[in-house]
Amino acid sequence: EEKTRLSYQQKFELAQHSVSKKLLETALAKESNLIASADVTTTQELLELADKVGPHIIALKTHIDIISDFDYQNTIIPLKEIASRHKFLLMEDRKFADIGNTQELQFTSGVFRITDWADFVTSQVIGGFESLDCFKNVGVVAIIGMSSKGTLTSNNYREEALKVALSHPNVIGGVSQNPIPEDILLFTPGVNLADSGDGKGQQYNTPEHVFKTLHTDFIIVGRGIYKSENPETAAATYKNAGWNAYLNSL
Ligand code: 5BU
Repeated sequence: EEKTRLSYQQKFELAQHSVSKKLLETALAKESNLIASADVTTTQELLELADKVGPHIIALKTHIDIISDFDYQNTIIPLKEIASRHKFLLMEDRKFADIGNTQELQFTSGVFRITDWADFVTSQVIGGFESLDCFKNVGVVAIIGMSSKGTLTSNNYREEALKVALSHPNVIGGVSQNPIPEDILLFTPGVNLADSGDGKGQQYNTPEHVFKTLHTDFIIVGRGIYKSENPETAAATYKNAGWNAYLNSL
């Protein structure tokens, strides 16, 4: 007997955090559950990709520390403009993993000043409940389980990580390859329509699979989009595949 899931509309009505509301509202308005991962290494590539895929995504996920020519004025200011024009959120995949005080410094200082532009960030919960207190003005997506072969996120680890995530008011969701309680949003990377792996430990599933078996909320697609010959049509393809898979899972 297959269990049904809550719809985005139902989750929107239940959501407590402003960033969860914004994400769900955007998903409903754009009929998309797609987050594009912009794992490119120059400002020009980042901005071009953001502009091309912008109409199809609800958020752009960055690893801002891989941008070789990062410059707040030339990288972040135009990125924010593109995000507001196409109405998507900015998700910085920083995966914080330290004590609260250090995470606070990494979040607010340095050249990236993540606190000034990211709508939400990823964080490990390995530092415990209080390590997440510093992310007051953004949503936190907690890393519960990883997609790579041999990951140490065992059943027991995930169970303990979930306890932290579910109890912390800054947490809006979790990244996982397993189902999680519907109280928080589920983000699933390791999604690709063409490949089953990358030869470096990454493991891929299809949108259909992750909606059906995990009842995920949002799919995260990197190389399937930015490495494709035409990132704009690839984004449209993943958007439609994700939305249809969601509808089929209701
Ligand atoms: P890909 O090109 O679609 O494989 O990129 C996946 C992205 O998601 C990449 O930026 C990773 O850092 C990120 N990711 C992941 O692949 N698997 C995980 O478990 C986590 C993050 Br957590």
